[in-house]
Amino acid sequence: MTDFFKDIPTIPFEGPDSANEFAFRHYNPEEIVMGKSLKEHLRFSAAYWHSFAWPGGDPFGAQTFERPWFGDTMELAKVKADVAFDMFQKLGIPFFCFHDADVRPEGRDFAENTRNLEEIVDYFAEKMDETGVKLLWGTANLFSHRRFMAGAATNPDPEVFAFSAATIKTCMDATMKLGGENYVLWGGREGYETLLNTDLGRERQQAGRMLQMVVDYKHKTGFKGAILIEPKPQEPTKHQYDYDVATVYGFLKEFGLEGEVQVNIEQGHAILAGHSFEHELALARELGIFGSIDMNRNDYQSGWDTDQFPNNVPEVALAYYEVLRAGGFKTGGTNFDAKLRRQSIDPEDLILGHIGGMDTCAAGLKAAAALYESSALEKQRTARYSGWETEFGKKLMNSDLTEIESLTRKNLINPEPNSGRQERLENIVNRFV
Ligand code: XUL
Ligand code: CO
Repeated sequence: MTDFFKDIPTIPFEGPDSANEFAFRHYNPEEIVMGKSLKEHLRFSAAYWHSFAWPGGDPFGAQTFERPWFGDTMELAKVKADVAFDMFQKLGIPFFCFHDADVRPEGRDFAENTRNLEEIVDYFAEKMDETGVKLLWGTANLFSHRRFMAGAATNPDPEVFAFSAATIKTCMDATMKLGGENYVLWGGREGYETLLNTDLGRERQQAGRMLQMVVDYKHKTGFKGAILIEPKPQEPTKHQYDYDVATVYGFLKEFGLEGEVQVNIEQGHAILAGHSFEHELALARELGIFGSIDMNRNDYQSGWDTDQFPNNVPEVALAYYEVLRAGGFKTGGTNFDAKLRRQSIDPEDLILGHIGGMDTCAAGLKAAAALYESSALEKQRTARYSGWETEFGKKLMNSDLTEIESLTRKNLINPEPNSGRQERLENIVNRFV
């Protein structure tokens, strides 16, 4: 047992008028929206790395957090797990996500890393059994240790490729053992810092081959979860190969993996790529590769990935609107890949960050559902394209330029433009958010 969060009770739902900081105002897990409970819609997950492994450093200063589990021993790794599961339970967060390096002490070599991971996985299995908390996804940290400084799959040194492939296998094994619903690959250093020393063509081939091996291993082992790539345009590298959803889709096509791999879309990464979150979600849906989300915003002025808890309901509502249009999550969920600010050093801050994030998402999801159920936007969207449902519209798609020319002459086609109605649509959205 742990007393890290002593005096903090299990967080109840008290409704929008509550002034209790340690209560939900919008997230009532049992509330039914569009035929499903909020808990089932949102599928919240906490990120082990930010909440329990990150020391609070920035480029100008080191650790600000003092946590009783900091240190590289198995005993402390278990204390960390006790605190993590205590937090999941206090908040009623049904899922968590982890990298190998977040949960186990760093070993001297691959064999020791694997032994350490296996020991903590057994410990997790017991805790998951006791608490009912489940694993949304597992992943490998192939970017923090200095051996990965020039990439993992894309490293110029084949020994690093081997170490990375072997580590991915052990992390997929851990994910399967814990019944994980997805396995994520974020290409932390799979990119370049300068083209001057980079064989871009070769590195892309290496990344493609690694992904094919991951998919082969999924089929070989019968893993039922989804394999997800998490796009990000840059940081830590200057240019990352899995830049955004469109780039990832092109990459999957090139390596014959469309239909095998989906995407885990992070709000902050979308912004860094010059997109809105909803753009990335809508495109993934249309390409059939929508999987899961990392729900953490950036500071819009800072220009880097600040990984803050979401607190903007209208923004979140537009994102969940696209998730609802995709039919909701299947294996995916809402992972808070979010960290506290480095001055937020109190245990309460961890709880309050999650309460705020969960409430923001619940309010956003409810607004999105009401907008969706009203069909207000969809009616206008359907009307806008209705010409394509006429005989004329349908015929065009199966014609050629010569036929279309004669049709245009014969029917005296002379189109008049129609309003795009953007302001009207924005006003509709504002009625719901
Ligand atoms: C980094 C990031 C990662 C991935 C998992 O920006 O988002 O934490 O989510 O490796
Ligand atoms: Co992320």
